[in-house]
Amino acid sequence: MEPADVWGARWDACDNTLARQYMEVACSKQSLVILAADLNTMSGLNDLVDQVGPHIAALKTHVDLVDDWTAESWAGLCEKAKAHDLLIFEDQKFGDIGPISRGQMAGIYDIRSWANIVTAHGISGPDIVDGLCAGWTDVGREGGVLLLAQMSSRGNLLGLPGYTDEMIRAGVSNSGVFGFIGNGSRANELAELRQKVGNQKLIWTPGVNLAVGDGEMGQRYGDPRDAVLAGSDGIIVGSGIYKSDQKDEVAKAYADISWQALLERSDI
Ligand code: S5P
Repeated sequence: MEPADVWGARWDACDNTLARQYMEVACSKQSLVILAADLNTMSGLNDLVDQVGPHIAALKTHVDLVDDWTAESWAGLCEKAKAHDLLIFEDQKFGDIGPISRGQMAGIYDIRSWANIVTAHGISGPDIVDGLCAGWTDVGREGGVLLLAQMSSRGNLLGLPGYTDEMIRAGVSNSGVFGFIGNGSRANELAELRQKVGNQKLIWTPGVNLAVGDGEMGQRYGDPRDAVLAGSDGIIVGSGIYKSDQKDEVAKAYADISWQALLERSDI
């Protein structure tokens, strides 16, 4: 199916190159699953991507979780991700002032050289987006920032009056912003976020699991299908996949659910 038909108004309004790339990959793989690969060994990460690569549309990493990280082994993982057509999304949740954020894109992990997308909080103000984009520019690359507009965890402060609205205002017309993180554990809040964001930006959604309810240490889970129907463009799934004994089958199940929900949504 053509991305323009599947994604509807989102495809037309979201003309950011990376966003379009993601929407195309999602169509070719029939999956809106972003794998949260929260493992702490390189062999675990490589095995996981080998197993579920065909069923996912992007790879989310926490590079600083890995115990046996080396630049060479990480480059190998990134190559593997590319071979599966996956955008690489490093979930640093940056939060510092612009110049420091720019510097943090370099450092030992050199995130600017391999990540296509990074997350950021807007707590320090909107210039963090410029700082992170300058990090990519420093190595002749372009990337996109996902601003945290909501969070999935219990008691988070992003729900305080005005915060989410301010994030949307700061991000919606900024070309460095790839999209927003919206909370999958509360579909009604996600629907509200989508309404406010409009079609110009993608919304990616953690806090989704087939086992709906409370997770570990304050994590909360909502239903992945409800999240997509509420306006999410990507479901971020971690333990729901990597803790399973049948990772490939479970990843495919999440892919099918997300894809069917997207098709239903585009019927409306
Ligand atoms: O609000 C958030 C934002 C993010 S990016 N809540 C989250 O859980 N995340 C990330 O999504 C978190 O860092 C983790 O990598 C993933 C959720 O993992 P799961 O195992 O709970 O599915």
